[in-house]
Amino acid sequence: MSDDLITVTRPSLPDLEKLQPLLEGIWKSGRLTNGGPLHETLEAGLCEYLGVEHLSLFTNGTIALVTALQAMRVTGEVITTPYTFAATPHALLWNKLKPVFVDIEPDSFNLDASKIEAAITPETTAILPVHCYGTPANIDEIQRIADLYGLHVIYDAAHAFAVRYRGRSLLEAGDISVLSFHATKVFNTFEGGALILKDKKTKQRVDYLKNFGFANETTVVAPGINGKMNEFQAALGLLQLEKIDSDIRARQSVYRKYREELMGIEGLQLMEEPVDTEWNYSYCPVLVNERFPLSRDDLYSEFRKQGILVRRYFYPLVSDFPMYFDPSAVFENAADTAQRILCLPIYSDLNDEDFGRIMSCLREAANGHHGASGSGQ
Ligand code: T4K
Repeated sequence: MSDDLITVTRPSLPDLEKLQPLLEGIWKSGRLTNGGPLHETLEAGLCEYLGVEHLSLFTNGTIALVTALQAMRVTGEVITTPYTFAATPHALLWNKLKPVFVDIEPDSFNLDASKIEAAITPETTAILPVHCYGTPANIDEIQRIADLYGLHVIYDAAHAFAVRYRGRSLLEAGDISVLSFHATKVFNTFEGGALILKDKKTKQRVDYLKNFGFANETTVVAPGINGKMNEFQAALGLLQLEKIDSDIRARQSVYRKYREELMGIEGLQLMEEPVDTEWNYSYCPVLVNERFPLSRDDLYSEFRKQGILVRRYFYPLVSDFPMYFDPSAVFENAADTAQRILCLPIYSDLNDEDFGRIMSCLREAANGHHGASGSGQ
């Protein structure tokens, strides 16, 4: 990737010198995967860091999500959000479940809990909300509804690594939370993910499921998958964990710089930091509204012309993908947000020079000095 390009995120990488001895250890032991020593150390380290009791590592977040649904024996229909990444509803289809989409709240971009009950049918067995951009979903109301109707709650917490809400880990909410450690995430193992589980028994079941269902050498208890995290990924995770707090602090400072700068620009609305929350600043979502001289797509094109690869997370809505599309379904807030959202670059080592380039592109667009035409992807 060219040095001149500014991407929406840039992975925080561990110190190569620190990686070397860990790799030598792997080479020496010959233990490459399937519950190796680094895997076990990372599970324990993450439990401690995140303040949770039971965690199972995965090769990526999507397989973790597929396995979470299988572990809870979810059947029939699942209520979820149309404003998310493809992996959320795809995990339902992989389990032969039907996604039932419910609109989002316009400010939090999360599932609107007040609309969930109307979508429940006799086939509904679970709710799959997303903590979008790491902002806590309405966990109290969602749990109240789940308890009332006897539903499972599985949180897609792919964006919510390390987020704490009202003094506790957000990952404790619901029956299971799903994390992603993809390269684009706050905490990455190149590819990776994890499930946060309520008890030892569920962790045991999940550990079987991610290893083809093997309970021991000869007993297979379920049609599990290969979801195991390998030792190389675990080594990366252990090193990331050492610097995760400073990475999040650096992201916070970038976010706050954006906040200061954007206050002076009419027509751009940066997402408010959520209340009672220790946030992770995983994304920098901005709504482009009518008072801005350019449409969202023209602003997007303008950025790209200048080598700044902003992204439209999440556009199009997953409910508009051909495998989910229902012409009679309308998700007003989600549709409106998908048309106006733009995620600006945010990562821990975003330097002043690049930040300056991003802001001057925005200011020029705001002042009408631009040459954008049409809308690109
Ligand atoms: N649930 C939710 C709500 C999610 O958002 C996601 C993933 C999942 C579940 C599934 O978790 P995983 O199975 O992925 O663990 C990205 C990521 O691939 C995806 O992990 C993420 N959400 C989604 C929101 O964003 P793309 O297709 O936009 O990513 P990509 O590869 O185009 O990368 C975006 C930019 O990041 C690039 O322009 C440059 C930069 N980048 C990317 C990579 C891969 C780098 O600088 N280095 C890299 O190695 O989906």
